[in-house]
Amino acid sequence: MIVRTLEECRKTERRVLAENGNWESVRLSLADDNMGFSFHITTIYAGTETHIWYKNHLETVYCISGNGEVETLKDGKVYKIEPGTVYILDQNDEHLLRGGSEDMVLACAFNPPLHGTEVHREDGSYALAE
Ligand code: 9YT
Repeated sequence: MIVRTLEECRKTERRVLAENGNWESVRLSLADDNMGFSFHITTIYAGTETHIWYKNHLETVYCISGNGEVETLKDGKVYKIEPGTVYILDQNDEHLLRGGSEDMVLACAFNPPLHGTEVHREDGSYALAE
């Protein structure tokens, strides 16, 4: 069994900061845990907007605290995100993720799992690991 805490992971390279300054994420579990998914606690900063399009990954996102919204670009629908809401990007949906009036804390699971070295590319995706 593997046991870690958010606080200890936060002090390591598991904590990554977005290049655009919009979010930070602590990767609690990555591909090398061999679980078939990775699991992250991500904070989307208030008032930010991030274009995301995970063409190579499926992601499930659960809101723990704070508020924000997701706009799916295919149809322009806007979904309010608040504690208790889950959104599931089962169609590799291209979207805009917006922080609301306060920072939004999210639990995120990625399939396939991230390795931890990926950076958000111009098109909003992460590359697939070799
Ligand atoms: C919700 C979302 O995808 N935010 C971007 C960061 C991502 N969760 C990550 O890389 O940990």
